[in-house]
Amino acid sequence: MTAQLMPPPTLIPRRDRLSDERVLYVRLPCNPIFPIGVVYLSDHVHKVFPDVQQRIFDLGAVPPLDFGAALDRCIDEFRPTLLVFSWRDIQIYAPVGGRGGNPLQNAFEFYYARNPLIKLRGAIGGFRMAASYLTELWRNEGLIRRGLKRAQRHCPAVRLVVGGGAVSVFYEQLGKMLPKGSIISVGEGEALLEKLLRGQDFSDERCYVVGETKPRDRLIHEQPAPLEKSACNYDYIAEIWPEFSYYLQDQDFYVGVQTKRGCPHNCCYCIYTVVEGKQVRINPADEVVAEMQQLYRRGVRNFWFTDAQFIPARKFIDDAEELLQKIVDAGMTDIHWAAYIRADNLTPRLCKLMVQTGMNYFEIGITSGSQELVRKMRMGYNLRTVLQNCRDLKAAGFNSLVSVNYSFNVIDETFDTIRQTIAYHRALEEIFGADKVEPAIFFIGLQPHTHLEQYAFDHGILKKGYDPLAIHLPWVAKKLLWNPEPLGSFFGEVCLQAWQQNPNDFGREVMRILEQRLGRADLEEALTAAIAPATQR
Ligand code: B12
Ligand code: SF4
Repeated sequence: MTAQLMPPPTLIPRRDRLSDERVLYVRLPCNPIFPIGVVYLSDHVHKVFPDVQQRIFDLGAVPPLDFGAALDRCIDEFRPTLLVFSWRDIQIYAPVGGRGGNPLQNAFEFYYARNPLIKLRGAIGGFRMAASYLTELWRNEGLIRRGLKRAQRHCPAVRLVVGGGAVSVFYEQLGKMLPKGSIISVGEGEALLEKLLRGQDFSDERCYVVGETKPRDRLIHEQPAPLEKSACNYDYIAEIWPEFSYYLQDQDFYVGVQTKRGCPHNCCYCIYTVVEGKQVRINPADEVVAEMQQLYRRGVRNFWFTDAQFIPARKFIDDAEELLQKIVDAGMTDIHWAAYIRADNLTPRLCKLMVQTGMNYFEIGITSGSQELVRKMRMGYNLRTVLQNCRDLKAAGFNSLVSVNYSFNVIDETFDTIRQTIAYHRALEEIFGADKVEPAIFFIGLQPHTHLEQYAFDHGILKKGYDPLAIHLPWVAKKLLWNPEPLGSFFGEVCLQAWQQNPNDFGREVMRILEQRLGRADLEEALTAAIAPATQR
């Protein structure tokens, strides 16, 4: 082929017949979370191109020692023409309890402990975590390279596409790790795969090709392609995914179902609203219920609505009510479900439906109990409304555990705002009962492409070009584990004391210590934001 006849790098000739295409979806190793991303992708491709042959291979269900050999076997057997790698998470050592111990405790012991032995313990724990973090990162990179090489033996022209949650967040950094020619995709991948299989130019999709094109400036902020979502066809999924039943064995397992996509809010630390976009797409309630029914018939009773937000704003309350009512009408009365829910968007009717349909886990992600700070973090919450809605939820019969997320010290925290958070927390305890309200204390991990990252640039905390994946380096980790001075050392000390005094009830102990040291504000003070507008940083 002469140079001028070469197709542009993002226009790939498709095979003569689509039935010659063989798409292999490899979900990279991951804690057992249902691989809903590749399930939806393959379902979509099947609906558009019923002749294309597909196979799902989930390394999340394979023992670690067998990863490489199992991947080889699968590739030799299936001989893919398109290799789709899905990478879900990288930041498993986020500042909450994780796989390899408690990363927050390790980090705080290392950074803030005065006792040298405790400092050393933190350093050793941190070192172990850094080592296993790097091992996992390199292992996944190695699996991608190995898969590509193996597939090239059978099909030299095989294309490699890499996407998924981790890739959406770290797409810029992963370009330096992945083989030349890999297509790196941000956000949903349905439209990209369609174009790839049609042999169309895909340069306008949210993606780039390693070594051939560069990610466009603000690529992640581009709006996702519109998509009509219908119920996933699980009969078909069972055909192309022999290990599907692995996820059906454990009765406690939560299977993912998406009911909508996108979040219109701007919370300063959040990347969901960037990855999924600000435009909310509602998946039709009948389709969501039809999908759940298929899983229900296979014995699934626990569902996780994977939406960035189940009720992103008040105008979506009707949609949530419609869905829950249809679940009741479909007779799925013995299920449980969980989701991320903004507690400011509830109505008494919705609360009733939530309880009736078995919502058994509820997280109130307010971050702070100070209205002033909630506003500064651009979260758009009204804490007074949240309290009222919690009362409605309790009145509707909700009696399960409520987890309330507090991330101290995000922006402009002071002793006054801490006192307000304590007052707010005690008010929640009055509603649900102290034993039912669990304060989940964590520190915000700074993520790329968020307002908080911009704030860190503006305040000289981070320099442009820093590597967000370098969390094995203590000086980078310290900045990304967001706990800036002047209050950083104070919180470090309080948390260390809490772990020492009551490690099994860390959150409540932190609240007790804070109240002991600082006292509690008047609730009205917590609910009233200062007149100053949200931080315009
Ligand atoms: C719901 C959710 C959860 C739920 C999952 C419940 C369940 N049973 O499914 C819960 C709360 C349990 C959870 C936990 C965690 N999560 Co989470 N979670 C999410 C969330 C909000 C949605 C994920 C989802 O299922 N979306 C719906 C499905 C359909 O989309 P998808 O899987 O992303 O797949 C689509 C695209 O990614 C793309 N795609 C996927 N693969 C591929 C491959 C190719 C080649 C292409 C082209 C496209 C493509 O197309 C798919 C279909 O449209 C995302 C944030 C977000 N808004 O995306 C974070 C997210 C995935 N989670 C993340 C993390 C880190 C975690 C934790 C590790 C946190 C922690 N430290 O404890 C844990 C543990 C997970 C584990 N493996 O054990 C990160 C991962 C990236 C990273 N930073 O490393 C994300 C992106 C959030 C973030 N802040 O960065 N999570
Ligand atoms: S409401 Fe939730 S999903 Fe939406 S921007 Fe805020 S934290 Fe992110």
